[in-house]
Amino acid sequence: MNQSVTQILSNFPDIRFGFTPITLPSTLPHYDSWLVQNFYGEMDYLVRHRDIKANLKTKYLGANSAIVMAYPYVPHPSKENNPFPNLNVALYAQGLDYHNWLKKKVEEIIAKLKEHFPNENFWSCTDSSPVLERDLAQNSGLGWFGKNTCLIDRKAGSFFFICEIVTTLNLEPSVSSPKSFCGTCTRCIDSCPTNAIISPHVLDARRCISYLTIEAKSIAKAELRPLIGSHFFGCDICQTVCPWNEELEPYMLNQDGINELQFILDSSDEELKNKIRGTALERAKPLGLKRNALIVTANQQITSLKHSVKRYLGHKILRELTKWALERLHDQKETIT
Ligand code: B12
Ligand code: SF4
Ligand code: SF4
Repeated sequence: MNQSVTQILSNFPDIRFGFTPITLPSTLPHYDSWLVQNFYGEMDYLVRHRDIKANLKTKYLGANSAIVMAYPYVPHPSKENNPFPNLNVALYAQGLDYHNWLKKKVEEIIAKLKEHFPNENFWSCTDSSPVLERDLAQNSGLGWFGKNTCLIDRKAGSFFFICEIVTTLNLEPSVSSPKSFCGTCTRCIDSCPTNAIISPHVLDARRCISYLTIEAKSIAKAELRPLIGSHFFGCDICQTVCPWNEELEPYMLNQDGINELQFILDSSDEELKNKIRGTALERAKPLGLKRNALIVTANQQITSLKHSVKRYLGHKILRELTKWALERLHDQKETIT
């Protein structure tokens, strides 16, 4: 059985994969402790999904195994679709939304598996499914849990997506879990601008720039805003400093980036929606992107965009943030209203 599945997957050379039985996740106690400490912020779905994650068989009836896959996103497979190529956007998001294209790829694999195993069931999972993906991937031999919490492989680094096919097939576990190669290194913990990695393997999402610029609907607290720096959407610092990842060019804001910020601030929500359609940036919605643009403009001291920032002084949600941004742009008079 393993052999036929392996043969089908070998037609997808970009994908690393492994197999694991569906059992009680060994890292569930870490997940529970993380939830209890409220590190999830506004991501309530992580609480709602807890019981399914603990026992996948309650959702995927008759499931026995997971085929777990890792798909690299550096270089990004659809870089030409990056709507803001000059802004500081996390590497995974520099193109089309993987929830769509990766899902299609997984469904292509499922179609092939179905031809071979017509009486078995296969369910595709990519990120948003109630699955402890790093746990399954670690169990399948795809990497170890880095101190930055990311799954890391010695050859592939950590710039890869994780996705799964949960199945009724009874597959032999492929390999034993890899040991950690973090050693005494603490680069990720030391480099995080917001001290979000509060101890090895534990991330307080409420402080993480990725959360603050993508997942959070609210606006970052004033003390965290300067620490967001130039990050417009997501953050890769704890991965770019990791010795297991290839070295990448550091980000520098240029005039084209300033023009992109201006476009975001001057556009209507409809114009912005059209610009980001189908890309990973849709997740933050126009309001989230405008919020992020205000923070980056202030942090980068782009005084030439003061006029665009001032448009938001009357905005019912972004008003306070706008005042903060104008203060940072040294426009005290305008902010006292
Ligand atoms: C919520 C979420 C976030 C949150 C919280 C992240 C976090 N670290 O908890 C935020 C918004 C901050 C986030 C950010 C990012 N995310 Co995210 N995220 C998720 C999501 C939906 C759930 C993660 C979760 O349950 N977190 C709760 C913690 C407790 O669980 P965990 O991170 O999985 O950690 C496990 C292990 O570390 C282990 N563990 C915990 N404590 C300890 C302690 C010890 C000692 C040990 C050994 C193990 C251990 O147990 C945990 C449970 O299995 C998953 C998809 C999914 N369905 O799983 C993607 C996912 C984890 N994210 C992903 C990515 C790509 C990112 C970003 C890189 C995006 C970006 N550039 O901005 C950053 C990376 C930030 C970081 N350092 O983690 C990938 C990770 C791929 C990889 N190679 O690891 C995933 C798997 C999505 C995917 N399908 O590819 N994310
Ligand atoms: S993604 Fe950025 S903010 Fe979040 S833990 Fe890593 S370095 Fe810190
Ligand atoms: S930076 Fe160092 S400690 Fe952090 S994940 Fe990479 S190897 Fe591990």
